[in-house]
Amino acid sequence: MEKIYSRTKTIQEDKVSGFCPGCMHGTVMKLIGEVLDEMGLVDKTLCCLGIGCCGLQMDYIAYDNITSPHGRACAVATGVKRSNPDTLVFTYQGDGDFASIGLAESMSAANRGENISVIFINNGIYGMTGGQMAPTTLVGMKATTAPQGRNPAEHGYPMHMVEIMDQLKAPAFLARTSCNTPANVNKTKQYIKKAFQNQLDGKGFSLVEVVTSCPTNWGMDALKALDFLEEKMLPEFPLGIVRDR
Ligand SMILES: Cc1ncc(C[n+]2csc(CCOP(=O)(O)OP(=O)(O)O)c2C)c(N)n1
Ligand code: SF4
Repeated sequence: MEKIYSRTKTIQEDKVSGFCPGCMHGTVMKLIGEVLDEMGLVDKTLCCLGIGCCGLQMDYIAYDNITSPHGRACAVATGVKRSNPDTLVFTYQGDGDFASIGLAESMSAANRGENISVIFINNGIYGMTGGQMAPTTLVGMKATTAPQGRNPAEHGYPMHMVEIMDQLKAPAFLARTSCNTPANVNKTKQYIKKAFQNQLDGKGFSLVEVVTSCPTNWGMDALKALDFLEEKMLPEFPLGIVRDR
């Protein structure tokens, strides 16, 4: 029988993913691999990984990657891209990494219009370290550091990185997507491709935010997490392209 669906060459053959059931990190990892394959970029790519569950990819992907000290992926990507302009350089970061601990580096790289691509995974929580509040945690959503739920008076409101970066002049592409439906999985792939093509065309900074689920730290099974994502996360983080230059 002809095999029409399998893992891409960009994922190591002998590895089994350690992502929790229902986690979308694996989906996005696969999409990135497919895009690199289809664009013929596997051998000229460097992925700057954030720290957190997003960084677990280092054990699975079969192309060059570097672990960037927590939050600094955009700064590391800047250095690599400037010194290796022919390399496709992208960061893969969680919300704690990109929007909190590395906020200064993320904003500065976007403001300079660095010719890099950012894949930003917004699961509303710090995944790897057990569910602390992230900048994207919803109002009322429980976290280990906000056991009564996020309270704006005490913790502020969720941050919308796509819209915040839309205040800057330099970025070329700013978009938010999700992987909750097959249509959105396809759209996520298109946006990733667009971000990489922009870099090849020298257009500058591209950001693809992907709203994802973290069933483990949301305290839900995979299906309930999908419902939560659709009913609570997506109204707060609307999907679509905010800027395309
Ligand atoms: C400067 C610094 N602060 C804190 C940590 C501990 N730490 C490691 S992973 C992590 C959570 C990452 O969460 P997120 O970026 O949302 O990624 P996810 O695990 O959800 O993919 C934290 C706080 C660290 N490694 N370095
Ligand atoms: S803890 Fe959350 S982000 Fe980490 S692998 Fe599990 S579901 Fe994914």
